[in-house]
Amino acid sequence: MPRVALITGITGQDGSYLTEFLLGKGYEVHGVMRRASVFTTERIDHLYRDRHGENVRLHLHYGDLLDAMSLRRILSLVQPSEVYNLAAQSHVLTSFEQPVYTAEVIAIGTLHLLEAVRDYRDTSGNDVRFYQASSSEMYGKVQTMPQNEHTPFCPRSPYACAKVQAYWQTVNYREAYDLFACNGILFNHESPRRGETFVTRKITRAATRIKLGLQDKLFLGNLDAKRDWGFAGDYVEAMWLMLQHSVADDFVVATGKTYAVRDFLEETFGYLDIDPAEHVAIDERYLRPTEVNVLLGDAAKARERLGWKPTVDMPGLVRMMVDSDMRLAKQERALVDAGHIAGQSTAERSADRASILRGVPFEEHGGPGKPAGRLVGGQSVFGEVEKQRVAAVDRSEPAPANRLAGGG
Ligand code: NAP
Ligand code: F7E
Repeated sequence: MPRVALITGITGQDGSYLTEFLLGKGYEVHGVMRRASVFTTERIDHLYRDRHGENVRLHLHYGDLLDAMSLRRILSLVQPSEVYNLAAQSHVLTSFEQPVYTAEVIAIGTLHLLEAVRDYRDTSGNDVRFYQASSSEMYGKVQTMPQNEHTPFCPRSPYACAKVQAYWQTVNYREAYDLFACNGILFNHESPRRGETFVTRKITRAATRIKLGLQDKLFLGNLDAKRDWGFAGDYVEAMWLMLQHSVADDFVVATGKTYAVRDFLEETFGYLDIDPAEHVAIDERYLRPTEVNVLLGDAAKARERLGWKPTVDMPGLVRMMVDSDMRLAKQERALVDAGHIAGQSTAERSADRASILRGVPFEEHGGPGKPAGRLVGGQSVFGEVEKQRVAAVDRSEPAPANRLAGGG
């Protein structure tokens, strides 16, 4: 009998890599996904097989972290031995606009799932192990350099506050109910499947489109923030290793190197041989009311106890993401040249990959946004970024279409 894993957030970046990884290990994988009016399975479509076929090992179930009953029903149906809780409203800037929703999904949603897992274990008698997707964002205003499992949390966003609660709930279920429950404190990890509103993907997507004349400007926020960026494919292995360990524990997962957003930008534009000064501008709307200035992880414990180590460094990550996004940009260029879709001359519209691949004109996905915020064009972008706290009144002008159009 194959081992059975249940993944919440299966349609996300990490969900897709973890699914691939577990299927490769012979698992039967079940995923919880939300019902939406459009398909959201793009990241796992290559893994999905029609359920009428033979040896189908990937199954999807409608559910939601906010719907405790759905989680209980799925657990008793699937009978997993491993549960990976990856679902979240995972965008930090968005969490300032939707703090309550973010806290409900991350903090209360995790509690719903922990309760359901505890009851499932106690009523079925099955052994079950639980993984919680904790985050380096919890370190916030960092108290030590680098950050390890002993570094105190000092969260700086509604997202991080909610993750801190979910972290401690996970620890408490381990201690109170003897549940095999682990926190993976993962530092930023990226990939060609990264959501297009996170800064790395926003940069690689825009740079490749600029290279092919599909876009002219890229609007960003704080270029001085530093992150410890790894590859998502490496990090899902660490999740699995935690649940195979002899004791339930918490682990930092990181590369041990930190770079500024500016470094990632220059690496990307340099790889494509284009000049960022000609294309990149600052839009204050992407500055956060409170910022995490620097993150640098110490993954010694994961290395020593789990035998885990990263395989991709920042320049390698840039090459991987740019090569992948260049393929998308070339497809888009071909469709534009053939007259199938309209040319996208500025960054005002996001490149909707799904619509490109399906040949649907962008116009059918909503009109273009207006130019956003005050721009600091040209060379000045490479000077000190203005760190002024953006007045609430400015931020309360969310213009979601524009925000999305600018890329988050
Ligand atoms: P992601 O791409 O944003 O994926 C999030 C997933 O959660 C999506 O599948 C999303 O479904 C699902 N989801 C959102 N709200 C839900 C709800 N109410 N009920 C059920 N599912 C819901 O995030 P990721 O980068 O893969 O990250 C995975 C997890 O690790 C998240 O918890 C994130 O906070 C955490 N984390 C990420 C990083 C990182 O650098 N990537 C680092 C540390 C921790 P839809 O497709 O329907 O939106
Ligand atoms: O921002 C700066 C921004 O949104 C990174 C999530 O997966 O990792 C992620 O959170 C940095 C920040 O990721 C833009 O201010 C500049 O300092 O890519 P990000 P994040 O906020 O670090 C953690 C570990 C998680 O757990 C989260 O789920 O880049 N930045 N200009 C920008 N960021 C964005 N998004 N857009 C910009 O235009």
